[in-house]
Amino acid sequence: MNIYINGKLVPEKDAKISVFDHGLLYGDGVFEGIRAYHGRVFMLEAHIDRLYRSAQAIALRIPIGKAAMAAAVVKTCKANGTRDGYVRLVVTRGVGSLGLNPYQCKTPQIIVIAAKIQLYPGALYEQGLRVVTAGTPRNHNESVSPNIKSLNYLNNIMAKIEAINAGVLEVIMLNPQGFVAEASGDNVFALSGRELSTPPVSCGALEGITRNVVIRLAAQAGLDVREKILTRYDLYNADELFLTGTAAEIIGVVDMDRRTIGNGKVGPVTRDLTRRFRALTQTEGAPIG
Ligand code: PXG
Repeated sequence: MNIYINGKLVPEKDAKISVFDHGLLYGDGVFEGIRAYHGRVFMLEAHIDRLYRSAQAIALRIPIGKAAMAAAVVKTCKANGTRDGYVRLVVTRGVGSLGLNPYQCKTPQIIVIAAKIQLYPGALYEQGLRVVTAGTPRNHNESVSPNIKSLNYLNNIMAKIEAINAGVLEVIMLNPQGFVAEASGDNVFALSGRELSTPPVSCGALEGITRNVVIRLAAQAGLDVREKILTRYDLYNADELFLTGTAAEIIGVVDMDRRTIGNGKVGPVTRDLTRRFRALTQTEGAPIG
């Protein structure tokens, strides 16, 4: 595997970052998780835009422009023969002295890894996922905005630990006010009749790129899609529940906190949206060449 670091492609064993990088020392940096399907990088521009928004929010000036960043992603995929895969794009604050001050770090490190990811076992896409509510609330909007895709994922990891300890693979996270925010690395959607709802970003959800694609596909499918403040009560009583994310794609949820959701099977709307999503991934995206 060849890794892109600061403009160069190097073998994995030579792809190294300093122990003084503030990305490691403080989780100070931003990232994107992107998928390639069928020889194309899916929604590349949207991921690059979000990366720069995350960087802007933490006052990190990325030393190259968006076009060069997109080209770096495509080039790394090409160098690794990626047709279907997962790209991790990371920008760290760079090397600095010990101490929080980010302005001492002069050169952000840009890393692109073209690899694979599987978030949940394949069989669960048929059977559906069981989830529990996390006791750990999502970060307060004004502590670390959930819209920043930062290198500090401890909030989500703490919640994920709760899932695994409870014998399931995913959690629903609430915001500090008790409204539904998202899962540990996915957005959440609830169907009630023909109404499909997902929490507004202001409720502590990352503005997921898959979320935005699904909103578009659902509208095309004739569903009444809306951003709506949701409580656990709304999720327990949904006809269908599903999660969306680049890594997760679309996965049905059939049990939450030991309440059976709908009829306990992945529902027809979830299946229809999955089909539409799969179709889109086969034709859309920046060609790897
Ligand atoms: N919420 C959070 C907190 C996320 O981290 C999503 C929602 C879904 O957003 P997208 O834009 O992907 O639809 C994410 C994305 C990983 C991994 O390596 C995590 C994500 C995406 C890709 C890989 O675990 N999370």
